[in-house]
Amino acid sequence: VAEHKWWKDGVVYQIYPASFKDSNNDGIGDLPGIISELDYIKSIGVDTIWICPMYDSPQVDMGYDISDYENVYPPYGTVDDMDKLIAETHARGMRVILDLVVNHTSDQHKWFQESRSSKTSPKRDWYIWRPARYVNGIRKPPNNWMSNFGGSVWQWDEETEEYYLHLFCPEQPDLNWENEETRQAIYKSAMEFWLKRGVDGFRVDTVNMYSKGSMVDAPITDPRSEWQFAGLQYCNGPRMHEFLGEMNAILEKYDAMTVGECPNTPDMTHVLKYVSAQEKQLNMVFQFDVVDIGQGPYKFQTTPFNWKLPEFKKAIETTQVLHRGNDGWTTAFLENHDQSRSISRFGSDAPAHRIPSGKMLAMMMMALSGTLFIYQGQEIGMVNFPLDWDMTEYKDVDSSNYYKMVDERSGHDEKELASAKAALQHLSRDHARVPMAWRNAANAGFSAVKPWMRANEDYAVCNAEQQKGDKNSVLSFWKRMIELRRQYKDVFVHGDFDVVDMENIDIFTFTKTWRNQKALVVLNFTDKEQKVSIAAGFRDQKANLLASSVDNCAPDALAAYEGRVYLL
Ligand code: TEU
Ligand code: CA
Repeated sequence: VAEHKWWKDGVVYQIYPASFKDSNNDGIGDLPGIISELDYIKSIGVDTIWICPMYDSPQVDMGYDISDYENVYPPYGTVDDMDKLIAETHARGMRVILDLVVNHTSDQHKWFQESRSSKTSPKRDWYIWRPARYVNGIRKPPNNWMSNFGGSVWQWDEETEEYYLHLFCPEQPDLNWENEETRQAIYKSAMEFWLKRGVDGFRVDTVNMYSKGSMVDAPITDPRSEWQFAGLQYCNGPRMHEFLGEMNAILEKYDAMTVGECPNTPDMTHVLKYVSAQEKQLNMVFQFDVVDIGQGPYKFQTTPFNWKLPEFKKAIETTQVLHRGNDGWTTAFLENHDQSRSISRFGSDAPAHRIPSGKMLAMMMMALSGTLFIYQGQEIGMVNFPLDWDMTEYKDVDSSNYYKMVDERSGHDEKELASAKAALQHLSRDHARVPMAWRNAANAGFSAVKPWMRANEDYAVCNAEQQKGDKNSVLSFWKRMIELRRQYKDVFVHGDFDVVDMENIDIFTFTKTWRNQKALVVLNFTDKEQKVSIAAGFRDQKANLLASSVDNCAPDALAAYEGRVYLL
């Protein structure tokens, strides 16, 4: 029997510091801004906050390029502000976790500066340096791997005439985890510095990429490119489980919780090993099955909405059954700072449907097993910004690199560029990164000045202040759902998940079972009314209906995007 830990019943609220709340009106969100809204966060019913990287950084990848683990990015505040934030969060009975980004640092980190200074630097081996290959006298990188943000993973360094590895931007060199000294420095600087200040755990960035394996060429999946998708090679390498075991020994001393980001892992035996309690590696991971839906290996090369509901159910099922009958644990999430908005992706952001589909998705999340994660703005039903925004409004390196690549590759072809932009409007990370909509006021009430990123102008119809006072709002519905989840946590958080109607392309029905308690969740994923026959045993509407996302629901039909949950 799995041990009971606080984080299992946890509901975590993710904060993106740049876009949450600007307290000093410089256009950039900050730590005092977060502190000022802790009561709001608490009122949603969550018990833990996760703060995206607030460390010092040149911000090439929005803080996932860290130049100093032991300092705060000055526009966000200071280490003192962090101490205050931790204390204020704890004072409200909530916990706080930070992002742990230790697959790579910024190229401005002093470790890398030393490493690149010469081949004989004592820190040379802290990063991954390789000589060039020469093919017919032409200099080539050591392999054909494509970076997560396009182009080669290898960057040539003129000074010392070697390549260094970067799975993300060239400004994000990968640390060499094979080097014992490097690992100890990571534990001390990136982890213990903050654990000693009282943080309760970490969301561990790209946690399965530390062990790179043999670095042989990846198979050619995109003949038009010199660089190939290699995620299946650099993820889950040979020493991964060993490294995580070692890291866990430090975390255990502080009783810190971990949730690791686990992309490119179709092999469940790896996932299970990461999250099994007896393996002592991580507490849980984010699997990508749901958020990767409809995408090929090249994220944006997808037709919007080219997935069908059964695929979605299968993906949810994969993550929901992971820990069944073993000592592992799972997570439930639809959004984060790397994903576009869930209403726009999985529901409908058409004016008539955004609120209903936002509630329906909230109901689904409420009923899923594992630790629940919600992302700032999800609780008020924020949606993607519109297609007519100019490309200059996209700030993410992932988005702009993709657009640039299509531009170059197509020779500025307007049709191809239009379809690239449509893909970005559907899937870009920028949609999650616009300022939080606080009020019906300029810049969504986020800041008095023009923010670093344009606010979605729909704040008149979607803002936290209005929704607080409206019992029919998405926010009020989320609060109710989180209450229900807590009230019936055995069945919702810990119960066994089973899909009832895998083949149905309109309705998603699943049960949750805990001992002799059973819940039935029925969700209409279409914009039309759907006839349904509620399964035997659940028919007694009055006795068994726990909640519906619409008022006065009909006995044998679901309204457009209605969600309903019954309890036996
Ligand atoms: O993301 C790593 C990751 O595997 C992807 O989801 C990545 O965001 C995607 O390939 C981009 O389209 C993490 C962070 O969450 C992300 O924000 C960082 O950019 C990345 O690591 C590098 O630190
Ligand atoms: Ca500010």
